[in-house]
Amino acid sequence: MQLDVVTLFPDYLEPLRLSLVGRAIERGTVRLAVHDLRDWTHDRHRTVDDTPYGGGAGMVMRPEPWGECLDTLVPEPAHDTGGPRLVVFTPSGRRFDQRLADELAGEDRLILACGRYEGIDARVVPYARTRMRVDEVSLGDYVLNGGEAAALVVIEAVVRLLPGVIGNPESLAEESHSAGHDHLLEYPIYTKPPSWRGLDVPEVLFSGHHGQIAAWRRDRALELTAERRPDLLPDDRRGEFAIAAAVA
Ligand code: 6GU
Repeated sequence: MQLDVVTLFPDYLEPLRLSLVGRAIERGTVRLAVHDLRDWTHDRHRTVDDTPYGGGAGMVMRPEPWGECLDTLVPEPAHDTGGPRLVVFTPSGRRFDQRLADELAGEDRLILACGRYEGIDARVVPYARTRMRVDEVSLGDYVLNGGEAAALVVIEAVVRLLPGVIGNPESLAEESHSAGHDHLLEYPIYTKPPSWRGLDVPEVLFSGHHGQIAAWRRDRALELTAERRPDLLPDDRRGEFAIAAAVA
């Protein structure tokens, strides 16, 4: 997978060279290019922002550097799958979740646009849509200073899904929010010792009875999800949860 990140703070993306994503880059599973938006300015001060039309606080990112940058990265319109997909980070975007991570992990090339200040001039996204597929993406309902932290999050969530990046692919299917887990929260997990500071590992986990263990885990996952994140329970699973809660 090819990743192009456009930012005013290229150093912000350096942590991607560490750990699991770093290894994926070294191995060639991921090609990461970080671009400084100021490379597409032409004035002495490398200006990327200006005051908002209509007034108001703060500064707005001017469209020209973004336009030239996107033209350089994607010289020909390419809307087909296989062409790049542009992710523009903005608090008013589609909420990033595991479904979107799974979707993005299937792409050959992602371009990640990190806005700063009060945002990017509103003409940039419509222009980009004339040339490629575009998603405006938000991490959640809170405000960050820019898209860079969001880019780190999205890249980590996507790259770990690429074939060969995680040692044991079974762990991907088992975890919270994964499709293999019906997008429920994960059941509690335990390791040795069996008793620790008066707290015991649930007996069923020593039983060796795979069916019972799977049923227990499923019940705990449903229970936890109903308690903490009822919004994640699909409507057709509410009956199943009622049964799990009654058993508990
Ligand atoms: Cl993607 N950008 C900014 N600036 N703030 C955010 C966000 C993104 N997601 C949540 N808050």
